[in-house]
Amino acid sequence: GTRGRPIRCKGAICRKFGEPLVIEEIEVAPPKPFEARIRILCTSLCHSDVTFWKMDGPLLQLPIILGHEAVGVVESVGEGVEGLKEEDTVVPVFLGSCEECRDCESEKSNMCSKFAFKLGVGMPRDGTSRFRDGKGETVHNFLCVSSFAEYTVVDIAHLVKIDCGIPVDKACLLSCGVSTGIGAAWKVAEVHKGSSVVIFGLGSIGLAVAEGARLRGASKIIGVDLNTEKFTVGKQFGVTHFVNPKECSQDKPVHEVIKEMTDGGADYSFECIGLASLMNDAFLSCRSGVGKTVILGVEMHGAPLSINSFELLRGKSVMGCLFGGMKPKSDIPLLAQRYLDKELNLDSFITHEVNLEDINKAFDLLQQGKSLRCIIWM
Ligand code: CXF
Ligand code: ZN
Repeated sequence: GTRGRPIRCKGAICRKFGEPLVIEEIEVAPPKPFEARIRILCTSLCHSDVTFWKMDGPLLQLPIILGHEAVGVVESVGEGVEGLKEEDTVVPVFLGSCEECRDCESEKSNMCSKFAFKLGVGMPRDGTSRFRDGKGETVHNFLCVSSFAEYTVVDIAHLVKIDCGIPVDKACLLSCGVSTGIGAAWKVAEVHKGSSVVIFGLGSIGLAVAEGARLRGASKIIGVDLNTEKFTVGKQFGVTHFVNPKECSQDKPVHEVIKEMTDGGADYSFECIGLASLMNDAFLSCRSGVGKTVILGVEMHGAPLSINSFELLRGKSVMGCLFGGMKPKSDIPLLAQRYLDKELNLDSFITHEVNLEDINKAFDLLQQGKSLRCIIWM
């Protein structure tokens, strides 16, 4: 066996920001205490991978193995690991949970205080990496997952065991984007039956919000996107109405259009792109007094959000979340069961599939807006 020894395998390395990933032979060290080495079965591309790949910033160090939406099988475990063993199927998650702190014990929080979310810090307990390239140089870890490789090492705080028999490509989707969107509708906004919902951006996150709202019985689900073709795919996730801002008349802002469609403003609005101006549109599209705006997009330009405080006094609210407010270890298995019970549509998110060698195609497709989720098979 390979237990206790380094594994040589293939990995897709980002050596320069914005340039194609390079498939190379890498060495993956054995797991340290409270870690597991995982054989990745498949992974998919989330928009955050593209964001950090494009961003030439100080947050991440090169070379790095990106990827954080995946599913795999435990190859071996480090000292002190309980509750996970070889051959277990696991979903890695960028958001860690110790299951002991105040936040993990609280029903309301998914922000573990022991494994607080930080960027570019390596393995969560010791800050180092388990990867080396062919020359023996360190290859850095991304979001505590680094799934664009045949093997990776993940801390047990970032692993969720799955044993319900869900197909692995569907399980992969629950690792980041889809769970985030559904959670935002269920746990953060708490969308209610008969309500009106407006979603800015119909990528996988926005469509997952729609799916969550559909399952909660929302009666009007309005999608807003610059690509009108998104209405067709949106219908599969419960989108009932569609607005293309490019096709709106010049003198009527999008939020006015939404207000007319919802008799005064939507009960819930979601920003799923990451632009401060759209966050503002989302806030303005909500109903005075009760409207809730949930921010899911990551604003990378550092643009501030300016909102009218009197609207807050009147009762509107703005909220945000990571991982849709979901608690990974308990909520991912529940979502998997909802899929097996044929309630949750996961199939329609998978629009493309490639092998690891063609991972750069997945980057092209997502950037061109042609794919929702592209499954990358190892
Ligand atoms: C994101 C969430 C916001 C910070 C970067 C990572 N998570 C997953 O895509
Ligand atoms: Zn993600």
